[in-house]
Amino acid sequence: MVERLPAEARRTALAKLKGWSEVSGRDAITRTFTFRDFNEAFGFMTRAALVAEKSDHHPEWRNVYKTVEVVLATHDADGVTARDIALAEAMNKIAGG
Ligand code: HBI
Repeated sequence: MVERLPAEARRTALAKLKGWSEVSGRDAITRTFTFRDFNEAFGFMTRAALVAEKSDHHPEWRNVYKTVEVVLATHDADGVTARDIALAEAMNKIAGG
């Protein structure tokens, strides 16, 4: 069972995650990615989906045209775990930082 990160560890990890912030009122992290167009946005989602499937850790996300709003939390732990930090880092790499 993966454990929730203590608040301090979550804040430290978040400080190194460009563009991500805490969700107010919920133990989760979020970033909205904006791309050049829908094609780029969906290409990002396609690549991120493959990483999510491979790591068995899935985002909560919403796509409107060229934006992708992502929320990450570990449902089994009811909060942010190392798996969320890893997926956020992978998403940043896919999106080009
Ligand atoms: N994704 N974000 C997230 N949180 C989970 O707890 C989770 C998941 N993807 C798959 C998954 N858990 C499975 O391991 C469990 O549903 C069995």
